[in-house]
Amino acid sequence: MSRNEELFARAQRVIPAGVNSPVRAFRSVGGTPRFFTRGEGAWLWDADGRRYIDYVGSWGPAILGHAHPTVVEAVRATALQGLSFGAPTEIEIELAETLIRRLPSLDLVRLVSSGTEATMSALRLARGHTGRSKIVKFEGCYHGHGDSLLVKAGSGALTFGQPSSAGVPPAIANETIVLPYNDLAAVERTFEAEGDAIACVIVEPVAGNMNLVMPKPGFLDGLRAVCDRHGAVLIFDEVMTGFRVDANSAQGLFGITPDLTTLGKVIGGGMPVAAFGGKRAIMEKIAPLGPVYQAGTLSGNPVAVAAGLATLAATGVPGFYDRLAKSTRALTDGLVAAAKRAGIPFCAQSLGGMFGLYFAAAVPDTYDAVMACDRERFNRFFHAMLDAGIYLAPSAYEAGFVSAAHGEAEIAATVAAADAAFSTL
Ligand code: HOZ
Repeated sequence: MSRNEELFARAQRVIPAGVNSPVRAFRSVGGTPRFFTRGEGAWLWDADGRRYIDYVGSWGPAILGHAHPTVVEAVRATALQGLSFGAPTEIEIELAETLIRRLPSLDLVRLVSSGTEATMSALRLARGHTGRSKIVKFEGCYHGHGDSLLVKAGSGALTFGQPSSAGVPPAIANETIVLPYNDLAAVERTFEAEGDAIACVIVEPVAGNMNLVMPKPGFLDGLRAVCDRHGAVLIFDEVMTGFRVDANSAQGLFGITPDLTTLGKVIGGGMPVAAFGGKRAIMEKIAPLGPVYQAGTLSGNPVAVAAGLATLAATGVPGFYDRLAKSTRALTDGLVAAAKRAGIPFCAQSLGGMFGLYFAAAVPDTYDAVMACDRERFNRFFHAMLDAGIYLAPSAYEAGFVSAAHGEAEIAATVAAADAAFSTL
C-alpha cells in the first residue's frame, strides 16, 4: 500500500470520505486523493515523495505559486506579534484600502474568512437593503455553501450529482430563482414577472465552477441594466475571478460596476481571507451602522491578512497579469495542439491565470454545452496526466489555474505529458 493509500484509509475512519471538502475526494475521477506534504513554486510533493506540476493552486489562491518567499516572510513576521486579537488592527485597514484602490466599485469593504461567508453576507445585505426576499442565481454557478445558494449549484455540488443540497428547507430554496447562465432574455422575462420581489442577482462574471464559461457579449451589461431598472442589487461573485483574471478583476476587464462584490482566494494568498464590499449606501446597512447583522471572531485575522497583502503587492507590479495570461495561453495552446496531433476532439480557453479544458468540438458557452462534454474521457485524461506528474482538478467541472511560478519549462513538460496522455485516450 502506498503512503497516500494508507493516509486515505486512515482519514476515512475519522473524516467523512476522508476529506474536509468534497472536491478533494477524487470521487468522480476515481482513485486515491494525493496527500500533499510540501509545495514550492509550481510544484507539489505528495506523501509518497512524488512531485507534480500543480494546476489547482489550492483552487485559485496560489497565484504566486506555493511558499512564495515574501508571503511566507509576511506571515512569519506577523505571527510573531500574536495570532489573533478579535479587535481592530492597522493591517486590516491596509488590505481594505488596497482592495478599494484596485476596485473602484468598492466604497466600503468588510473582511471575512471564507468565500461562503462573503456570499452569504452579501445576500443578506441585499435582502436587508431592498426589503425583498427572492434572489436570482444561474445554473452551474457556485457561490459557496450557504442555504440560498445550494440550488442547482456548480463545483462539488455538480460534480457529485447533488446540485441542490438536502437540508435546505423548501421555504428557503423557493426564494432562489435559478436561470440559465448567459440567457439575458430569461432574466428579463423573470424581472418583468416578479421584479418587485427580487432583492438581487448574484453571478460569477466568468463562471469557473462548471468548468470555465465566459459571459456572452452583452450578458453582464444586460444584468446591470435589468437590476437598475428594477431596483435590484447586482452582486458580482469574484471569489474566483478577483485579481485572478486581471489586475482589476472581471469587473475591470468587462467594464461593469456591480453594486456589491464578493472576494476570496487570491486576496488571502492561501490563507483564510475573503471580503464583501460595494456601494456606500448599501454597505452602511451593515451592523453596527445599520440593521443587517454580520460578524466573525477571526474576520480580518492579522496573519491571514498579511499573506493577502503580500500576495496583492506582488501582483501589482507592471506586466504581472500580461505574463500570467501569456503562460496560461501557452498552456492551453499547447494542449489543444497535442490533442489535435492525437485526433482527439478537445478545446480550451483561458482568461488571465484561469483556464478551461473541454472534451468537445467547440468551447461551451452554456451549462447544457458543458454537460455535453465527454466526462469519461476527461477522467481518463486526468489519470494519465496524474501518473505523469501533472496535477489537474479532479473534476471535469472545475476551472484550472496557472501561477506566476509556472515557467516555460513547466508548460513544456505539461504539454509533453499531454501528448502521451491524449495518445492513450
Ligand atoms: N470553490 C472551489 C472551486 N470550485 C472549491 C473549493 C472547495 O469546495 O473546497
